[in-house]
Amino acid sequence: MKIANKSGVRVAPKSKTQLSSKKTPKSSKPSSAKNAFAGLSKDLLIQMHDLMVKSRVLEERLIKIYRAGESYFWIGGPGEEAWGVPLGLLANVGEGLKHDFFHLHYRCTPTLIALGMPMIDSIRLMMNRATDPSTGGRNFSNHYCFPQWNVAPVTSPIEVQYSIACGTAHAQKRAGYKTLSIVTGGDAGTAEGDFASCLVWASRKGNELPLLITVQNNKWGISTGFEGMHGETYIADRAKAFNIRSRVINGNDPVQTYLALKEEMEYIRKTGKPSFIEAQVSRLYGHSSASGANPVNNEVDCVKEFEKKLIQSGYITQDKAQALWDKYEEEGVRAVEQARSEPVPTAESVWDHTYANNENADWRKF
Ligand SMILES: Cc1ncc(C[n+]2csc(CCOP(=O)(O)OP(=O)(O)O)c2C)c(N)n1
Ligand SMILES: [Mg+2]
Repeated sequence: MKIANKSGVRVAPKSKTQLSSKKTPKSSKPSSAKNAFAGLSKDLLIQMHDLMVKSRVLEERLIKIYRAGESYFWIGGPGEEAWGVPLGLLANVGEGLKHDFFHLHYRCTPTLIALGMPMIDSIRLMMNRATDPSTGGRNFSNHYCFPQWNVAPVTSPIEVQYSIACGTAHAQKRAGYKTLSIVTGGDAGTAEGDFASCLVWASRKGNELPLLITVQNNKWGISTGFEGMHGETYIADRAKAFNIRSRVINGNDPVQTYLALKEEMEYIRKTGKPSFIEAQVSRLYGHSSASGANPVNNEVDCVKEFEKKLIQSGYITQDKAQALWDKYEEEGVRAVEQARSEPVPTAESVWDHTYANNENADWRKF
């Protein structure tokens, strides 16, 4: 099934093949507007903006839910929309080895929104509803799991996803499909052994893995700044020691991100070898609700910046942009009302999905 129309725009969120990378379609806009976006089509730019706004409005709704006392904890992805949306749009999405695998961290809402996750499914997780498709209402916000899109469970221990990702990449290599595994995570977490293990296992000579290794460098690990943690200038430089192709990008720019991801994904599909991207991003509401989840004003807001550029180029009007924010605001409010009416998990279901077929599921019977 095709997922891209001729403008390179995803047309069906659950569809299967890789986004066409060929020609950029002609646009009726003057060349200066096209140049401002490196030739990406207007349809694709508008789609990215739409998904970025949707993701931001959802995250801000999650914070409001926390503040209203309707949830226990928030952690999430405001500031990573320009990175996460292109990532979701460019992947070959589906279930099983013929598709890409995602090993994401807890700031991945923009990617899930680009994959087609409805807002309410994030809200159900946030409000611990039994209807939450990711965890049945038993995990933190943003700890998604969607087998139908090869989205592996987001883990609370940071960075373990880096070594797990080697497993699916290895299986993909053995199966011989031109598919890849994608891993995302934070800068501070790269101090963990799992990150080093990932570099080792991805790059063994003759056994290289089709793995897109990425780090979202927001320059913070909770309250510890980048400078206090790192001797290296760029995290991406560490990949070089393993002969892994690597680059640093401005993850606050969706156009640069889209182009870089497309290039690196094509390289991995073609060669079966890993590639490394360090995306420099913002953290717009601090670490989590544990640090207050208050807006930060001294970091770049990628959604606002991108929107400004689209308005300046005449691709959207101020009114249309505002209507989009309002539409998603409304969707978020309705979703909360719906989730409120849904049940929370019962004690009987506590062992569901813990063991295969619920074998030994009830500890009282041990
Ligand atoms: C193994 C492990 N150690 C410590 C923690 C506590 N912890 C949660 S988030 C976090 C900071 C991670 O920073 P970074 O990797 O830069 O990701 P960011 O939150 O900035 O996106 C820490 C230390 C944890 N969850 N797991
Ligand atoms: Mg960080």
